[in-house]
Amino acid sequence: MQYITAGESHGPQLTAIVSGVPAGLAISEEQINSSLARRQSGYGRGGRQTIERDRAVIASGVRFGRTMGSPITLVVRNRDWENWSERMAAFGSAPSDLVREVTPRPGHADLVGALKTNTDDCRNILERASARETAARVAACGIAREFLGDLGVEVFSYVTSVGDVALPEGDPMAAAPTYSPLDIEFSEMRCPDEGTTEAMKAAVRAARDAGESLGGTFRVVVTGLLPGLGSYASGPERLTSRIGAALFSIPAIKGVEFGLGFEAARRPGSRVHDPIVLADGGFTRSSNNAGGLEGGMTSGMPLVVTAAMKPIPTLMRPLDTVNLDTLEVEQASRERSDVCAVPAAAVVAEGEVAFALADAYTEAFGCTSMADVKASIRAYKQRLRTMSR
Ligand code: EPS
Repeated sequence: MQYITAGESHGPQLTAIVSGVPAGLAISEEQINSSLARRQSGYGRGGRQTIERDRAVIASGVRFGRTMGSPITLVVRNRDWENWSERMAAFGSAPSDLVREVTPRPGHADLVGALKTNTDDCRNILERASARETAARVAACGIAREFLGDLGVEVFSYVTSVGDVALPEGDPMAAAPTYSPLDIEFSEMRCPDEGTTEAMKAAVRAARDAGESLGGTFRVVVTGLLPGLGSYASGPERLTSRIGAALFSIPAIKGVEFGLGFEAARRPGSRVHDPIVLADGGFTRSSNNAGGLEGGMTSGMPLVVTAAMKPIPTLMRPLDTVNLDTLEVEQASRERSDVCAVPAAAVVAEGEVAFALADAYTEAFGCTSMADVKASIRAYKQRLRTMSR
């Protein structure tokens, strides 16, 4: 399963094309649109989210609510396009009052993108580098979520820290699968603890008042996975590298930890590895420090992966930069932006992880029709049962 996106932040629309989806998968517009709405939400987001009402229109590949096995096109309209149609026109000449972006923001793609592509207007870069693109990803990944949902696999996420405010957790690996999805969805920070949510919101308010931005960490949890997805056989096939790459593909993601993550490097082996036991007629683990991956494959335990997001580069009290026209030191450009988008990034990450897993499922069990995928999974489960008897 693969997807590609196209579209600029202030162009007419974002487009995603998803290929490799089995025929016969039921698709719910509500599910995809609720993920899009969750991506737009969160305390600390900027003015753009009051303009947009992201909804995905399916333009190919689905008929009467079911996939046909052909590429699926999803379109998310940019309502802000109305305000940008002259400045972002595909043809004609630039309006006489066009202000080029010549003061690149440290931490954004502005400068390096302009140097790389030989442009004197960083807008050509930032329009595509903007995290607005993640709306198209969430739409595309909604297809993968439907696929996993049909196979009994659930994906959710929660925010574990914003700036220096952290969710207090005893054993995060044990706690991760037990948080209540409702507590997470009702929190404006996607944090399952009410007190921590309030402290995170206060940190966002303080950052806003100081002209600052804030990053943080979040966790994605996946339950109901079969063991053996991915492969130990070669580097690019390892699910660890595939999920890692998927998460690092999200703008602003600077770190990814599986299970105990860096903490595992501090402990002796006996306090890291998860004892193998037989339970309910199958092999399982009595703990989940590995976060559901062993040898580059799913172990059958919940997948638990934590990622770190840097603060958004657009600052209302900007850092110094160099003006591309004058080569003088100036303050970096100030654009409408978010103070904190960690809850939104968590929703994007749910989708990315779901997509990597859906791809691993179709690799193992086929991608022609849902009936064949399910028959293949039944046979695999049956064989696993015979191996633990
Ligand atoms: C975003 C839309 C953007 C930004 C933000 C994410 O809208 P605009 O630039 O029109 O305000 O709010 O983009 C960034 C944080 C970034 O660094 O580019 C969105 O829809 O998620």
